[in-house]
Amino acid sequence: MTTALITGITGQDGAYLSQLLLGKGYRVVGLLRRSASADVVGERLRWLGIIDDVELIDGNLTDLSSLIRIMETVRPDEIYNLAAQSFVAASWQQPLLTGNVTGIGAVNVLEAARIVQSKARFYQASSSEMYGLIQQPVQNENTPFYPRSPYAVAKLYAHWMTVNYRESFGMHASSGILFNHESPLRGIEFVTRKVTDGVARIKLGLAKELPLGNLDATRDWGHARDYVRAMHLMLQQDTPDDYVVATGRTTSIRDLCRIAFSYADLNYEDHVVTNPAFLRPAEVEVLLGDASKAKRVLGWEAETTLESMVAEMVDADLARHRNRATI
Ligand code: NDP
Ligand code: GDR
Repeated sequence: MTTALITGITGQDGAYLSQLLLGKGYRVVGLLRRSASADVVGERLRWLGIIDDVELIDGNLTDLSSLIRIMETVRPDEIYNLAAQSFVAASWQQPLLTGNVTGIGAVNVLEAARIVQSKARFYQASSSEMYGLIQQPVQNENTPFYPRSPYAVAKLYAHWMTVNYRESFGMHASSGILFNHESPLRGIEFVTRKVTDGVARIKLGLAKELPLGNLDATRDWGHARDYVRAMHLMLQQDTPDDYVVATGRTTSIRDLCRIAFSYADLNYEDHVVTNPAFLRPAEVEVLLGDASKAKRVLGWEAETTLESMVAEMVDADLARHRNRATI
């Protein structure tokens, strides 16, 4: 039986990746950071009905000795490093923590793997945010990076350390440069989920307005369920490498609102207001990915349209508010 260790198992991608790997017969072990609110931890795994099928083990990305202990105990065949302080806006408020977790934390995992389990295959969750102030209209694996937030700078460090461990130590370390991907399990602070939750509240008469920041930024949005397939495929290749994972379509926040509100028979112009509190010190205005390498080498393609994903998210948020669920 193949054993996978997932850091960030309680996040959006960790939950979908666990579901995928369990379906393939893997033993799935997740790193869990200690919380005083243990009763609500694992809500996403519970939502997918797999909380009892995964093993959770205490540790923290900032604590190398905990990672070494986990590698010794679990002896993973595949390691997926998904844990991060992943909210770009928060990274200006907590730049050092973001650097410690999102940047150095990834190197802690690489080090623990190198010391204890160097034959394990390693996946790093890199990000399209590394392109930041885009240097080419469509971004692929050869596009120069220009990070625009403490989060993106930390991710870039982790990305190059992954490449460096591959080249220095011959580790099977791959990096997925994933563009934005969403789902009903997306954190409420990210714009897609904030919009679908807002639509549900307004539709049910629980709110009238939805305050947002920059409506003109555009993103290449896919579905998390599709994107975790790409992560797994990268670790099944004989040779480790880096891959862009994207849909090849970019949509503005304004058009996202149009799609989500009209799905619930609402007009976004009647409800969306702009609030400067949600603007960022430096913005990533446009992202558009070219995933042709992933298609050619991995046979991977996005399968879910933005419209069907938004419909799934609005339906899930309507159900949550009707049931007074917590996430
Ligand atoms: P989430 O924010 O949903 O999940 C982050 C996970 O990291 C959570 O499980 C969280 O645990 C965990 N975590 C945070 N800090 C620590 C720590 N110090 N020690 C251990 N675990 C920690 O992110 P996503 O699932 O959306 O994304 C997964 C990864 O992919 C992240 O690295 C993200 O930066 C990256 N990424 C995401 C993209 C996206 O569009 N979703 C696109 C490109 C990259 P807890 O539940 O306790 O908070
Ligand atoms: P992003 O996602 O920063 O791309 O990072 P987010 O959904 O937070 O922002 C996308 C765009 O929407 C604009 N925006 C708003 N964003 C939020 N959160 N809230 C608002 O009210 C709002 N109004 C407008 C933002 O300015 C931005 O342009 C995500 C994370 O998952 C990262 O971890 C990951 O690496 C990247 O995607 C790829």
